[in-house]
This record gives sequence, C-alpha cells and structure tokens, in this order.
Amino acid sequence: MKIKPPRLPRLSAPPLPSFSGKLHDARTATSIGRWLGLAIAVCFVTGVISHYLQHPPDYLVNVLPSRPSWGYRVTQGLHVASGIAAIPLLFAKLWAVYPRLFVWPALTSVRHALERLSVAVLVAAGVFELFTGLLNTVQWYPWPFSFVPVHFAVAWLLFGALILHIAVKYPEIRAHWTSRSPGTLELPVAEGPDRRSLLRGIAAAVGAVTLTTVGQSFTPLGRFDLLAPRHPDHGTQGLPVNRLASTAGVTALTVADWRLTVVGKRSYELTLDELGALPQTTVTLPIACVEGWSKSAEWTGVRVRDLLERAGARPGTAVRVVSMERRGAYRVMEMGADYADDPLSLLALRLGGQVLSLDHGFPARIIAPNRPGVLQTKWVSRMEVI
Ligand SMILES: Nc1nc2c(c(=O)[nH]1)N[C@H]1C(S)=C(S)[C@@H](COP(=O)(O)O)O[C@H]1N2
Ligand SMILES: [Mo]
Repeated sequence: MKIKPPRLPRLSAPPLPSFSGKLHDARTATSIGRWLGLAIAVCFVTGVISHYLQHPPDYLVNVLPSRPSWGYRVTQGLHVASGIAAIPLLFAKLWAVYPRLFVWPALTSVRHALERLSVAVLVAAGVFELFTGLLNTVQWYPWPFSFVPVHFAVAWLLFGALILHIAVKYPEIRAHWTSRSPGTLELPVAEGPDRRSLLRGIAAAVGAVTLTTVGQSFTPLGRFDLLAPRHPDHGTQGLPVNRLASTAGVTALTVADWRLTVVGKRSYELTLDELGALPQTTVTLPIACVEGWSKSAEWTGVRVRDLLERAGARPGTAVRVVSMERRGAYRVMEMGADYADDPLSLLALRLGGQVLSLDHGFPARIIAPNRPGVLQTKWVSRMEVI
C-alpha cells in the first residue's frame, strides 16, 4: 500500500506581488548558483585548512606539515578572496530567487515545508558566514560571541545546507546547467533586461571587488589594492603590522634587560648579544595573516631546532613559545614537531637585514613556513621543550 504524504490545509491567496521575466527564473538562479557554490566550496575547504593549522587538535599537532612554505599564504589568500567574491554573488542570487518568498500556497506539503526550512538555514548561514568573515578582515567584532569557533561551526552548517540544497535542486540544476538545454520558464517572459546583461553585471561586480582587494596577498596586483584593510607595502620595514608594540604593552623599557630563556633538559638563558653570536640563518618566508594580507620578507636569526637541541631536546620535539606581551590571545603559541624541526623555522632577530623594529617583535620573533600569521609570535622571551 502506498502511504500518502500528509497535506497541509489550503488557504486562499493573500494579495501577493507577481513577477515576470527571465531574471528570476531557474536558469538565472542556476547560472549564478554555480559560481556562488564554487566560491563557497573553495572558501569552505581553505577555511577548514586554516582552522586546523591554527587550532590543531592533539592528534594533528605533530603531523601537520611545515611545507610547502607558501602553503598557508595561498590557502588563506584564496579563503578571503573567495569569501569576498561570494558577497556580490550571494546578493545576486538572493535577488534572483526572492520572488519565491511569495509563492502560494506557502507550504504545500511536509516535504515542501522541509525544503523551505533548509533554504532558510542555507540563506541564514551564508549571510552569517560572509558577514562575520568580512568584518573579521577589518578586525571589527560587533557581536558578543567569539569569532573563530562560531565562524567555524556555522561553516559546517552552511556546507551541509548547501549539499542538501544541491541534492534537492539537482533536477533543476541539471536542466539549466547549459544554455543549450531547453529552458522551462516558470514565469511568463516579459520585456526587460535580458539574462546575459544581468550575468555580465554580476561578473563585473565580482571582478571589481576581487581586483581591488586580492592585491593584499597577491603582490603582482598590489597596486590595485584599494579596498582591502591592509596594503602589503604599508608598514615599518616594508611589512604591515597587525598588533603594535604599544597595543601589546611592549616598550623600549620592557625589553631593556631582555633575556631568552629556553626550558628543557638543560635549560639556559641567552642575552641578545649571545643569541646574535650563534650561527645565523637567512630565509625568505611570508607572513600570512588569517585576515587575508600576506607579504614575503627576508628574515635572519637562529634556527628553532638549534635552540632546542642546545637545551638537550631530541630532534622532532614540539615547543611552547611565550611572548613578553602581558595579555592577548597570541601570547603563548605551540609549534608541532614538523615545524620545530624545519630548517626554515627561525627565532628571527633581523628583517630585511635590519634589526627588528619594536612593532615587528624586537628583540626576537618566530618566523616559520606554512603557518598562520597569528602563530608567528613576536617579542619572544621564553621557549619550553614539550
Ligand atoms: N606576541 C604576539 N605576536 C603576534 C601577534 C600578537 O598579537 N602577539 N599577532 C600576530 C599576527 S595576527 C600577525 S598577522 C603577525 C603580524 O606580523 P608583523 O606585525 O610582523 O607583520 O604577527 C603575529 N604575532
Ligand atoms: Mo594576523
């Protein structure tokens, strides 16, 4: 026996607006949707990578790879660029489909009700992710919750809702994927702007927001970086600064009698002169901030693994690094074995051949490959073998 799905009671239609034209039909929605879906997929995957590099769970700490050295720069650049590109795409998509808010009957069956609910979750999660992500790039947090865990959790919700949406809409997506397939218009065609003009307009908007921001990390386009909060060339010693020494409460006075303490089997202390007398290594590595800007620079200092070895640590041990900064989320940082052991990982004393400025972490800062900027700890005073 076939079980009939329950039906909802029918009401007479209220006076709702009606729509016509190709700009709100399923093919337009599909055309915009595939680009939006692609942007969100790239944003999601690179975001998950970013999250695990920044907050590795215990089982990942010592297996996260420190190579390729430019890895995080590329994935985080893509994360922020795809998120920014998704904003005009989301507006366009919502505009294309908003007439469906007015379909009548509003709910025809339980299945229809669930489908509408899933779209509501998709839209809410999408707006939330792009909005919080964009505000994070300018470090503005006008909400009571902590950004990282909530942005990360809602990302999974968004991705799940997107998969469900694609599955539910699969027949329509397939029917409208190519422009040659016969369009089954749900709305009467009327005079007005054609679909191609709309899509060109959207492409122009995406191109414009991308071109004026992507230079914050893709340096060949640096001169077009007009809208991004950071410019890769603006900052002392040719490098942007996120947290100033003054904000962190680090002054010339604080660093006056600085010593590096390394805690391990054979703990020791070094003055800046003693540290400078150890073998120095020069590497070219980027600072790649989670907020989207990145810039490569030449760093000189002592290898982290040499410092750990001197404390009696076996090769491939993890390390905890503590900053002089009094408080702040990035005062203490842990570095897994692969990073600590990498010959490119330094306790840097110089930037571009000059002594680090106070804002760049004088007397000593961490610089390591394939690593979020927040973990490139400045004003280091203590390292503990874990
Ligand atoms: N002690 C400490 N180190 C820190 C931070 C911080 O807040 N405290 N901010 C980090 C962030 S978010 C970035 S992107 C880089 C920026 O490095 P720069 O100022 O040398 O360019 O430093 C990192 N090091
Ligand atoms: Mo950062």
